[in-house]
Amino acid sequence: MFKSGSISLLLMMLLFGSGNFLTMKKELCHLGFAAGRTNVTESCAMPKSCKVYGFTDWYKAGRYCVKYFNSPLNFTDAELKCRATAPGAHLVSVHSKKHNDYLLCMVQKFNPNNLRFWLGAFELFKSGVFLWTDGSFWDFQIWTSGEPNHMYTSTEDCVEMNWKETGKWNDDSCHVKKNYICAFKWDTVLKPGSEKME
Ligand SMILES: *[C@@H]1O[C@H](CO)[C@@H](O)[C@H](O)[C@H]1NC(C)=O
Ligand SMILES: *[C@@H]1O[C@H](CO)[C@@H](O)[C@H](O)[C@H]1NC(C)=O
Ligand SMILES: [Ca+2]
Repeated sequence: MFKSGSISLLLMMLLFGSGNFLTMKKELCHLGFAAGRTNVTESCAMPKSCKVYGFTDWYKAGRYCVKYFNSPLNFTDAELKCRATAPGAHLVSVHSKKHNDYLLCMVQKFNPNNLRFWLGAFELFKSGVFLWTDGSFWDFQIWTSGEPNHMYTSTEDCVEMNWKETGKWNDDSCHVKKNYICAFKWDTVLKPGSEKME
């Protein structure tokens, strides 16, 4: 059973992280990625650099800067690495097919021979409920057929992309080391008067 304290904390996380996804979806539409095509490699444009001072090796994705890390860590270490790497960063959350395709494009570009990577999703205590580590709403999912296959157990509590079906998700053991993508909101990092985004 859950303690009511931890439920409140989760609710706070959810409320806190919820604001910006409609805007993000709209902006992602303008990124120039042809979504929904079968051959993603062919339809992927190179992502644009994130114009935040000190983070120009990150890429722009709507209101987010995202970066692919090609150095496998287990899920918790990957999330901690994200938090330590940029202000307000977490493992990436996904809220639309377009955003999902965008992340797939990045991985196809940077590491075509190993597409599997951690997303920021995990199952809450055998509940069958999935959450994002950035506290945003669970409003989109795109599972591999037959997945998630370990709900209500603690065997596979963390979510990866590109295991058996490209662009689809799978629950896997949180202990496994995988590459990962971090994300932070660039408007929380920009200070007044600093470099402006286009
Ligand atoms: C997808 O397009 C790329 C680039 O044009 C090409 O190299 C690759 O063979 C294509 N893959 C498939 C499955 O058609
Ligand atoms: C991840 O690895 C760290 C050691 O680097 C370990 O302390 C931690 O328990 C591991 N977490 C999982 C979920 O395997
Ligand atoms: Ca699974």
